[in-house]
Amino acid sequence: NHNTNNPRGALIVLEGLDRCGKTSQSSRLFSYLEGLGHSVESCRFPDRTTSVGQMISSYLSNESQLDDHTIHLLFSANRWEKRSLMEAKLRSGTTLIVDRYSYSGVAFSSAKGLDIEWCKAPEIGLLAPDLVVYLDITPEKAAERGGYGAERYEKLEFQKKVAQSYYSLHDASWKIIDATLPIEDIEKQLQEVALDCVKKCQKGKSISLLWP
Ligand code: FDM
Repeated sequence: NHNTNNPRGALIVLEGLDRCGKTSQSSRLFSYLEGLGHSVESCRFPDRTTSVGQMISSYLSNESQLDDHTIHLLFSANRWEKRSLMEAKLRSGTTLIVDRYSYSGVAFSSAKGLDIEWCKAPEIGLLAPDLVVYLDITPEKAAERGGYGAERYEKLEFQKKVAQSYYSLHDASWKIIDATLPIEDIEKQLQEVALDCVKKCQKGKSISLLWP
């Protein structure tokens, strides 16, 4: 066990469909926590900067084709390659705001028809988030937001399946925020739940592993 006098950071994960507003909310939350004087960093999955991440990126932009199982395992490997760095940061007191995590991994792959337990298996042993925030929007509403880009999964029919997968994956610990509220209202709700989580981690809540 590590030094308990040194408060650890929190692992905060934002999830949701494409165009739910995750990315802008994660940067707002970053500024908020930083402004309060917390040590905080943000990151996203997939992390396209690594060599695994580059394979994922070329798959997503339809430049390469991969079997559904193969790409699933690459997304997982992309989290595993960041695991020890993430743990070190948390233990050194840095809070991490993460845009997509294992829940995206399971939701998107099981939306293709892969078995959910098979999808969850490679995530076992990754760091469990201290907080999962789901920015809730219907696929139809999300699609109205200026339309999707050209990436592989950015299609209404597929997003509907992803929404169902997220729904069967979520549990009572998730904070679900209505992503159709005004940006500032979402920001406020997020600040409240995130700050509460950061405080719990500072007070000694221990790090746990997937799937808790
Ligand atoms: N995605 C993301 C997955 O299918 N599995 C995963 O494990 C992760 C992290 O990749 F459509 C999907 C979700 C999204 C796409 O994500 C790229 P960003 O947030 O648009 O970069």
